[in-house]
Amino acid sequence: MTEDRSKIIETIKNSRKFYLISHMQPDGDSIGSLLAMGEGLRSIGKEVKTFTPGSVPRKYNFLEGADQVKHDLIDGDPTTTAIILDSSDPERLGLLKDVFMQCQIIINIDHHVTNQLFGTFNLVSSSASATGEIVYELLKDLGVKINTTIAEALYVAISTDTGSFKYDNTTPATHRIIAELLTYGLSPGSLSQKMFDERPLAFYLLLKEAIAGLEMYANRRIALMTLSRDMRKRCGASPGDLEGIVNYSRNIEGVELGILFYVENNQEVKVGFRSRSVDVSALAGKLNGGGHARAAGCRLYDDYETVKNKVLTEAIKALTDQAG
Ligand SMILES: [Mn+2]
Repeated sequence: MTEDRSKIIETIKNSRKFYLISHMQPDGDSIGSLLAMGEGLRSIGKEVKTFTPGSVPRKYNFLEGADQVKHDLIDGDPTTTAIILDSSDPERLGLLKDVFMQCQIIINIDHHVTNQLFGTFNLVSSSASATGEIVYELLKDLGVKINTTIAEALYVAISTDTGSFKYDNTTPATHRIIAELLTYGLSPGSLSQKMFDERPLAFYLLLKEAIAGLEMYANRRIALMTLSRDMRKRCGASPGDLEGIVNYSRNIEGVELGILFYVENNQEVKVGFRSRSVDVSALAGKLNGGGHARAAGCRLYDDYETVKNKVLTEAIKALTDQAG
């Protein structure tokens, strides 16, 4: 855990203008943390612009402030304080990396174990289930009064990264924060329907393809699925529709490690890992990727067969090491 908490509070109090950003292909934690932080800072009189590389995924558009998130910044003002949310490293900022990293003061708020501590000040706690938890504590320390907008954004952040409070990263602190957020009139039923249950038809068509290509290895302890950009296009699915598919491989009874290959083209493959007990953050780390202990990923620049062999070799090794 790295905490420049008091310096961050002082810096925020003394700054007037802020650029806030989520990571690329943002998940609920990244967008929720971004919007909550934005609303919180505005409520104490700060001038805030919110950014995401790319765009806000459709399913988070209902959140207040989502329509104001920009995806480009032509003339960055380096005297503005940058706050980077839920990003383990600056590469995750895509085309906005340079303009954000040029800011004189960079505040890095995250919960990934693999965070590179690239900020001027870092507030990184891997024991937090979500960046949203860290943002909640920070807003409290800044004297921000939680309102419905902030509560809803933080609820989305925390419920996303805890898989709707099903993952082992869910702690008593998580539930205490959520209990307070619920006092602001949120509707957990309709929020979880929007975030977890409802998916476009294209998602299910893509899932059908993924399951059709299911392969089992290591005495059925590894389940592997493969999708390609072509399949995705054929199903009418967006890149965001890939989210969650990898979980189906891990959820098969007896499977320890679920892997999803997403073939971008014949020299680039994105790999997602989900596990029951193997540390996939370490596994992904060996393949130049990163993430969390039970959910991680990497991107390899080679053809599918080469990538598959390499990943399977490392995955089987990770299973064996664990058993030993
Ligand atoms: Mn997160």
